[in-house]
Amino acid sequence: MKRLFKKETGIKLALMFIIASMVLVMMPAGMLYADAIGPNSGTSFANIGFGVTWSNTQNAAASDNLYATTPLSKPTGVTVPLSATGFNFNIPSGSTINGIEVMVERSQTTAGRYYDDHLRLIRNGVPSTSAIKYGGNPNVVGFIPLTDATITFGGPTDLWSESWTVDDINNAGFGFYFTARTSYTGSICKVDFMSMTVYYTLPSDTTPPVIDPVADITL
Ligand SMILES: [Ca+2]
Repeated sequence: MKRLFKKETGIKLALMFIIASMVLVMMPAGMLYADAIGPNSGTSFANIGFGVTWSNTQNAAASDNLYATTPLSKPTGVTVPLSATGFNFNIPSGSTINGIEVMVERSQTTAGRYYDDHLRLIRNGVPSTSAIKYGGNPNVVGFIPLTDATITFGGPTDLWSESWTVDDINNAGFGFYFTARTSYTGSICKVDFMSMTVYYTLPSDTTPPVIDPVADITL
């Protein structure tokens, strides 16, 4: 009798384990596998276009108080885009891209001159035509500060008005560029660090788990 009771209990436990496993497998993938990579650092930096360019662009690879800088005598207007690519994302094949977030740590040497102008995502080495965000009116959102501060664009569910594949994100030519604008000369804009985080969902695993109740449950 005692032996029978133990066996029934063991069978019940095995059934509960199987049902619990099935529920986990059937849950929406996003509940189980939402993930993110970043913030990653860029490895390749460049001035995109002509005009007054940024010096020491490679200094935007780390938050270390070494800067990519504009010249003090830069004419007024928008800077040449400072691009960062080579973020070394390695998102698994078949994943769904949910959001893209970029961060720029920057400052300037004279108050109230430079402000964030716009940023564009770069796909396979080519700046996107529509994936663009603007820094906003500096009289409302503020000018670039005198001490390093990081501004964030995009987020976990923001695809910047476009769709992105895993190959787009993992591509060495994926990244973004940053521009600043000034109405006055006499300030140096300094970019310390450009980084990115990508949010994604792993593909659903439709393969049932291998369960051996006899092996897993001691009767
Ligand atoms: Ca730096």
